[in-house]
Amino acid sequence: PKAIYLKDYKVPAYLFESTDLRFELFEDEALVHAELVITRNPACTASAPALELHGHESVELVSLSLDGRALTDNDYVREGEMLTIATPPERFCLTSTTRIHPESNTALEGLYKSGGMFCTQCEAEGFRRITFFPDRPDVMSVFRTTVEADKTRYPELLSNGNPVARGLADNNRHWVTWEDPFPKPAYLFALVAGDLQHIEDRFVTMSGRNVTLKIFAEEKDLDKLDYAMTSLKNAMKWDEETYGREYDLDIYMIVAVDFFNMGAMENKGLNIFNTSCVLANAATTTDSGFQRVEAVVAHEYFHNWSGNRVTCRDWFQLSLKEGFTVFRDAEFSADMNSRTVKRVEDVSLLRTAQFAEDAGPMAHPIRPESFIEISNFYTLTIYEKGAEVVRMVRTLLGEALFRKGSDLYFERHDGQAVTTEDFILAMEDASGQDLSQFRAWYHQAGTPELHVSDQFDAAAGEYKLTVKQSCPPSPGQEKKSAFHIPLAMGLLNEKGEEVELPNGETTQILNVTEFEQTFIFSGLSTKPVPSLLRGFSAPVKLFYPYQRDELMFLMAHDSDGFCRWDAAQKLAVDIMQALIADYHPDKAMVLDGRLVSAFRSVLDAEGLDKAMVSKVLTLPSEAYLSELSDCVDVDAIDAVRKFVRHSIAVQLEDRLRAVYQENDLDIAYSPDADSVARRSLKNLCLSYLMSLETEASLQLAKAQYEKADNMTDMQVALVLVAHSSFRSDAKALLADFYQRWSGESLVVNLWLSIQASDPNEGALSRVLELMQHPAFDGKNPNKLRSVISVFCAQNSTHFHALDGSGYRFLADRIIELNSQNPQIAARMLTPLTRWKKFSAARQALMKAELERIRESGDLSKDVFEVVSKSLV
Ligand code: B3K
Ligand code: ZN
Repeated sequence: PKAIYLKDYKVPAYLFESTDLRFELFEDEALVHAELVITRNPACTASAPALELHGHESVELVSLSLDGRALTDNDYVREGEMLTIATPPERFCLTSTTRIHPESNTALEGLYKSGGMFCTQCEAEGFRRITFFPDRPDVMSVFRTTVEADKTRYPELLSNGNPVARGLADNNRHWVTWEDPFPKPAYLFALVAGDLQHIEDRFVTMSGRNVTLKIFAEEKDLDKLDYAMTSLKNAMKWDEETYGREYDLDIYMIVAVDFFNMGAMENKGLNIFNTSCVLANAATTTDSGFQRVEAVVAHEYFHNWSGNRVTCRDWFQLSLKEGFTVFRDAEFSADMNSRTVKRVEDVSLLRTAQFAEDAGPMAHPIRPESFIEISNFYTLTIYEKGAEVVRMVRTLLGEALFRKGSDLYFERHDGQAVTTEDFILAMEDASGQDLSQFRAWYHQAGTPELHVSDQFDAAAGEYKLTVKQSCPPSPGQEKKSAFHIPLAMGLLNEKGEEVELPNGETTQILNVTEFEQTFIFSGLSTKPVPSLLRGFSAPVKLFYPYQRDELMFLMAHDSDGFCRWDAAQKLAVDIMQALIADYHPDKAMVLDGRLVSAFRSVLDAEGLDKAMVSKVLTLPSEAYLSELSDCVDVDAIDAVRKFVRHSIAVQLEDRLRAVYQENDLDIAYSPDADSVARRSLKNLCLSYLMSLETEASLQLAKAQYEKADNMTDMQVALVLVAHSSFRSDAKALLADFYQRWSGESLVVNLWLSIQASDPNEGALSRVLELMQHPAFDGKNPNKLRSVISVFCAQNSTHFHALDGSGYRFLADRIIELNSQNPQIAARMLTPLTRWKKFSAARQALMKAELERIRESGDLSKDVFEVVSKSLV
């Protein structure tokens, strides 16, 4: 496999005025008839250029004709994924018929079957598995699609745009024709045929247009669609109010499917969703599940402007739509729920998983220079770091100019396929600001580090902050230029009050642009405590030598909610890192009492936001502690976390029990922010109490399980019992849970994950057994993730077992999945790619498995790219 480079980009030689498709769907094949009206692109300077169409090897070309004349093998060349016609006319009509096999498509790209229904996934390069077409995002065309299938099996026939005609055909078949007036790239094409039910609502846009909203699912899931509908309407309203963006078609449809590689897809007017991101009701869905539905429904809806109306020129620009849209959905969720909590959650994800990616062998800038397989670049870097970069633009410009910039961007580029450079230019033009140096965020990979030191001159009343920036090397980038980093900060005096800063406010943005820079604050009588990186104003690692007492001081006084949480995290990290460094299985550990007293004051404080209390009291995850380690000591991290949790529970037992009781209210379930906060605090208390492994806490958890009227409370109770040393209770509860929920696929996924993450002895053999259970389906990505990915990511002592069994298990799965579903195989490989972070013994074992995969023969591009880059 060869790499594709951004520098090789060429404008398309031909434009596609219209694309008329007719699908005949059968049980053992599908026929696709395409009629394409094609003209020379005046922007292409080549004389008499060839016409190039993509077509996957699995597509059988049945017939091809140009302006009605049948073409033979001599008229075109089919090589690899490309079909080339040497010198077509200036304007012509190309018709083709292809035969494909959705029924045996296990890659879940292109047209495939999910359960009993047909559906599509075309982003990024799935359309070439359907028919011959320029499968690149800068070729946009107006699509007209007819879908024909058996009327009984597939009563619902959907595609993009508006339905314009329908009719009956022979042999109990029927057809529907759809027209999408908005030119779009092939990756936004969608088709669904199935036996579906739906709920319906409507939305009146700001200019008074009526939009019909439909959400489709299998009949058994009709009772789980209301929350998605509410979220959709909220998102539509929010985008009008916040960005002035209105919906443009008469109908907006969402379809839930069981077999899906990702979360969801923003196809024009016809979103296709993984059931896990759209179905929700109290009985079957946890609080975080509800929040995921709200966020993903909004995300896909927001793509209608940031992605569909204005799309990407090429796939190197992916973050243009993904970073911006993640930023938009994060702000939406912040407005719908608790802003600080949303920020804390996003930053936690970024700091653990994205920072790890940025430090690993697959590290890439948010606008990469090259790739082998684009599917491997749907990453936390493109999405989450991309969103942070957009957030920094807003921080630098301020809200009003940022909005002006986004208006200009949408106006200027409506209907175009553009680049991240176009986005930045619009922001510059609208604001008059110079973002030249800021552009480094787009082309430099790696997480910048800020080392901050300070100095106080009591006589002069002057406080100096010195900021040094650096960025570790990443693949292909040894040396980095200085980034433009907006560093939001404040200063607290000895009483814990905010000091007024030179800008007349208590928070100021320092523009860090040099490798070393000093900022001076005058008029201070005592040395202040700095509050740094407020709101996490830049995706960097910030180092400042805080004393533990200073962190407790910030926890109590910082006016920035994010920084209060961060101070608590830093305190816990500092204490835990010291214990990890000093860890020996035979050596007793001692917990710094300050962590307990800090936690006690948070539990005791009146009037604190419960969601924040539970975030503050949540210990840094294993994954975060690992990310922070140069060499991950799996066993030490595990032992230290258990010890700290247990010590806190011992010392705060009474308070934890009291807070549990106070928040264990007998009121009907609601997924609103306050109720979610209450449940999360209550359940956090329960988890501390369960770490005591007393009969009393077991009874408390079991009682919660029995009386729960919602999946949040039930699932937490089950996890705690299932992962405890009360093995017979664990077994009984798991059996009960399965018996109650075996008909609910998404709940069964929870049941699978709970077992795959059970840290008790024998984890791997339990996982192997689970894979034989009738509830497991090795072709369904959600099941694979629930068992295999969960085991590798959340059961680290077993995955990293020193006999290499965990690594071997994963490599075996990758080798199996490589041909079945390359995207999923490559994604699941991630834990092995991090081998350089571990001890020599583990490194050797992990590397050997990567090599075994490499030698296993006939690797997909997806797996090949990840394995080969990891072994460099
Ligand atoms: N744009 C899709 C991603 C599809 C990727 C397929 N390999 C989902 C989203 O970001 O909204
Ligand atoms: Zn997206």
